[in-house]
Amino acid sequence: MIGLVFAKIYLSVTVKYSLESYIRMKNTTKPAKKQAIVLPKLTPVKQALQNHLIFSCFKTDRASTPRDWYHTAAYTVRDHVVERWVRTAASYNDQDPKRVYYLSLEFLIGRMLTNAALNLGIKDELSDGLEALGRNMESAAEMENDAALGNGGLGRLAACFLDSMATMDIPATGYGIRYEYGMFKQAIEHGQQVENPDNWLRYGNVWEFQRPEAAYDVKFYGHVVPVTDEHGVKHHHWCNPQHVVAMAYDVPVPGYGTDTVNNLRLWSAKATKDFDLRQFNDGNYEQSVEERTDSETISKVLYPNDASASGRELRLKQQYFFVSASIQDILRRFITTRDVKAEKDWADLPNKIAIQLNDTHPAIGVAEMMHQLVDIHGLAWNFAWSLVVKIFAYTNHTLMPEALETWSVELFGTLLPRHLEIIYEINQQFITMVNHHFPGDTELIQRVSIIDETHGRRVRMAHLAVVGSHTVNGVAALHSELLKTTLFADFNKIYPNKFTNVTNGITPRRWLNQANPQLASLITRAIGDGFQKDLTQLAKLTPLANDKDFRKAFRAVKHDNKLRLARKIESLIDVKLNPNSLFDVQIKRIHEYKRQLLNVLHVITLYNRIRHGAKDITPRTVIFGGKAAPGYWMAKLIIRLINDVAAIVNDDPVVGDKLKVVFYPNYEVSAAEILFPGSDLSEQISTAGTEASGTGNMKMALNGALTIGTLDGANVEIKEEVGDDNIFIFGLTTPQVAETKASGYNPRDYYHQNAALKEVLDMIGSGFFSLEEPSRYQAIVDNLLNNDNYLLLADYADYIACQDEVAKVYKDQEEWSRRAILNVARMAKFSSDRTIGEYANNIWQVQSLK
Ligand code: 26Q
Repeated sequence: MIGLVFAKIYLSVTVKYSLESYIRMKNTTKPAKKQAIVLPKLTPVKQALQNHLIFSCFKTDRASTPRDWYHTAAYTVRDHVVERWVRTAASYNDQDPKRVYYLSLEFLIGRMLTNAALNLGIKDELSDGLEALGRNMESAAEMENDAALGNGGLGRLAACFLDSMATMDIPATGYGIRYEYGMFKQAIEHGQQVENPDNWLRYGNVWEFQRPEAAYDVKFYGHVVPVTDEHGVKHHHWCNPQHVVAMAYDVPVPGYGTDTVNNLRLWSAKATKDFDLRQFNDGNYEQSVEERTDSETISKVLYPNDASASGRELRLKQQYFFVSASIQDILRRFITTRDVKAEKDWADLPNKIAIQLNDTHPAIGVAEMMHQLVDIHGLAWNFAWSLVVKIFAYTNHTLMPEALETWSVELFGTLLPRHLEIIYEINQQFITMVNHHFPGDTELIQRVSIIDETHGRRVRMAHLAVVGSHTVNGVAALHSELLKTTLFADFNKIYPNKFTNVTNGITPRRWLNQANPQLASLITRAIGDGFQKDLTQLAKLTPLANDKDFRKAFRAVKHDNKLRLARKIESLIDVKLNPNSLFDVQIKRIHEYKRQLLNVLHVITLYNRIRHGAKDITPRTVIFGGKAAPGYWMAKLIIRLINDVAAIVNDDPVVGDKLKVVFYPNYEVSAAEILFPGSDLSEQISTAGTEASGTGNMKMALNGALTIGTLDGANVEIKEEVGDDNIFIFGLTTPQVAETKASGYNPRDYYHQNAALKEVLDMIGSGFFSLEEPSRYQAIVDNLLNNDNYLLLADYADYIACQDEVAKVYKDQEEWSRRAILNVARMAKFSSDRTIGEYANNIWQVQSLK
């Protein structure tokens, strides 16, 4: 009886509020009429803080915790953000400009409080308000969890781009996934990486707005039924699919020194129906709940591997899930703001939208756009295709073969049966075109086909992205050149004008202003604050490199930042650092191609010199930080080796404070904000030709570190900007790497010919750093001696010589500061504002909106 009553109440609730009914409501809603927006006045900051503590946090001052004060501050700043956000949205609606949609599976935005306050120009007011109430801005900010919705460079780039697009008043939306768990938290236990879940939403998220009314149906599985209508036109019905609802969460993206606040829209997966009542009444309550959690798994967790395609069904589901919802949202916005009836109305679509694919992760968007235009909106295939290629552009971030995404045709066809058909059709027309231009070249066709027939049958996502885009770009000059000559050489013959370069950049707001307020204010005193929005103004610092007083002030800032970093490190791992030592920093994902191991070889070389009684040692602190993909055994072993070496070196009384080795645990955006300003030397030592760009290299130079690096990725352009004398370059060049490999590289030759190298490898191999388990690092030594894919041994001698030069220059603090200042002064090119300007002008054809 009670059960029946409950079921009845439940039924009415479900019918009224289920997500399905939301979707129905939404699709029949007419666009709102234009009307002037009148907003209530904002409360002064101090008053707002007092109000939010009580009315938003339900806390009295007495009972408040540091987290309450974070929330209080965040709500206060948020009010200011929302005010501008509303206006921005209204102005986009009224003016209907061309918009950019940046599709990315990752947005590594980090913390927002300080960033939002700075960009809005209310940081001082906020800080004063908190002070007046007996609280402190820094400790409030420290309570915010990082939004770690990304792995590394690619995700952080997307976040820097959002900042630049908002700052430059470009009408842009980021689309991604609201992962319930972001990048794992790294703990170091007994020297080894341990992964813990990142439950970042535990205390709620002040910066997101749930949008239950912006929900879309996303389909999976099922099968396709072709139907021919009364006019003889063939249609494709996607029958019996599973349904998942994508619900939007909006996160504001405030620009710096502008009223523009753009939107980052993140999708969360919800089951379509709260529960299946029939199953409920049949006693299958558990099963109906299980199906619910199944669908909601899609947005549960970020895949933590940044350099290898996982091949897992759930990952493909994530990709399709967010891409389908985003494209439905994009087309809904286009349709509801105009009368779209005839083909000519649709022809305007590429004048109104540009979609950027952040790597191949959202490349399924090419097929999804065809699906929506042809199957849902009834456009003719060829016309729809002509639109698609005008809309999409694709950025490649890697040449590494293991990172290139392919999906088995079988899996693809099961999960997305209609999209597989669409891809076949796209491929058919593409191959026909290629055959027309290169008649009879069947090998070429095999190589460029979207379907790889040589490794089982697989869908090549990069090929789909290239064929479906008008422009394909690499992320640094060298990388883009290599794309044209290696990975996409065939495509470059077929589409000679499709490939271009857009060198990466970083936002100076977060990476100078926010991370290094002392340096920002020193620069402001010297040249004014115009550099925040126009980094070319940093060039005005050039003459100050020769000014003794400025150098002294610059060194004082660096010293303070090193002290701050040293305090942080001591609190984390209980190692005391000598702030006068050279802070030598390598922070990035742990990967063999990035060669953290080469750095370790240098550390052990220094250690041996000290042990053997060398006198003339420049004191150094070598700091490592970064996460290894949980399944990447070798990367995890490298972390363990670093920690084992650190334990021996740091404890050896012979060493004293001449050498310290630190592994900074859980490297993330908020850690980077302390590490970059505290660095003297920036390690960018990947094997030439492997690092697409790198962006940490730019962040460190902007914060006054000198680079030691190979001629790889953006290092090449950093060298061009700062000048050969202000960077330490070593190692084989990309063509030399290729030659060395081609002519039968034997790492053992280097081992036998270099006594210092031999000593280091023998120590690692014999268990010097792992006495309790002498064979622990045998695999590392074996790998170096027998394969050495990344040519560590070939580059070792030059690296050591270059490090010796670094040590020598560092002894001359005046000379070091002079070079460091020149690095800062010459970083203009690496502002993401410059990067976004190039995308806007050359790829998107969009304008700023005032
Ligand atoms: C792919 C398939 C399945 C699961 C995960 C992935 C995956 C996820 C993330 C593959 C790659 C990534 C991230 C790549 C990345 O961060 N690349 C870096 O991009 C930066 C921005 O352009 C460059 O500066 C770096 O050189 C590049 O390594």
